[in-house]
This record gives sequence, structure tokens and C-alpha cells, in this order.
Amino acid sequence: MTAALKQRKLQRHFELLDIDGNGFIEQSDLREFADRITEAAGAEGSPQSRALRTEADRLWQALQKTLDADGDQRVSRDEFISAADITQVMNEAVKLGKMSFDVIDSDQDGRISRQEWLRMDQKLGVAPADSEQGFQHLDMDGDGFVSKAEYAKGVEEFYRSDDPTAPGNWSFGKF
Ligand SMILES: [Ca+2]
Ligand SMILES: [Ca+2]
Ligand SMILES: [Ca+2]
Repeated sequence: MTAALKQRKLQRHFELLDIDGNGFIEQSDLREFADRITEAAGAEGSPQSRALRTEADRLWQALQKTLDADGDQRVSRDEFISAADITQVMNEAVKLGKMSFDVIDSDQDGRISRQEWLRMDQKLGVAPADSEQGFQHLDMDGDGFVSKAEYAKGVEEFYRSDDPTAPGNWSFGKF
């Protein structure tokens, strides 16, 4: 991935994860992230939502271990953007992204409808127009739903693709 593309993705990712917008990613941000997805889907107390919370804690541990250079229990924007090797963080983030699917899919029909998608993004603070565009990018075959395969491909692309036009770059809103 080019340095510029990686920076852009990391900036986007930082903004998504710093839920309270205080300029640091903390464990509370990641828990809030998982909780908001759960709330959007009305899935409080479900096994899927508990698994999502556990994975959010795992991502936090990976972030802290790899990126919290000064050990103050929070990851600053600089620590996040300038990280040289974020393989482990990426791996956990991909897992978190994929596990989110099972929670977002609130009617459990194995695919994310436009309504399910927009509700999640609204909770995460993504602007409706950006959310709509994101849905259209991720619905790669245009059948009106984001399938599990489309979502998994999108999340993988966001974290790993070198292609600045990859649909998956839109997995988390405007790109
Ligand atoms: Ca924060
Ligand atoms: Ca569904
Ligand atoms: Ca589709």
C-alpha cells in the first residue's frame, strides 16, 4: 500500500474508533463502538453482541501493546498514524469488522439490508449521504443487500488493498 493511501485509511479509521472525539483511542471508545453497533441492531444481550464486545477488548489490547508507545493507556492520533507495523492490529480489526456483521444483521437473514446499514452508520456518526454511498459501494453485485461475502471482502479491502478505488475502502463511510 502506498504511504499516502495507508495514511488516508488510518486517518479514517482513527476517526471512526475515537468515538468520543477526544483525540485518543481508549478502551472505552472501543467498548462504545461495539455497544453502538449492538444498540443500532437492538441486539443487547445476544451472544453475537457479547462476542463483539470481547473482540473489541482484544483489538484494544493489540492497539495498546503495539501502538501505545508512551504507555498512558491511550493511543494518540500520532501514535496511530505513524505506527510502522500494524499487522496484529489489522488482524484484530478485520475480525472485529467481520463479527460486526452478525450483530448488524438484526433480522438474522444472513445479509445486511439498506435499513440495517443506515441504522448502524447513524449510531456511529456517519453522515446519511456518506452512509448511502458506502452501502452502494459494498453491495458489489447490486442486489440491494450487503451479503456476508461482500462485507468480508469490503473489510479486507479496507485494511489490506492497495487499490484506491476498491469498493471496500467505503466500508466505514466516506472515503
Ligand atoms: Ca477517545
Ligand atoms: Ca438482515
Ligand atoms: Ca449484494
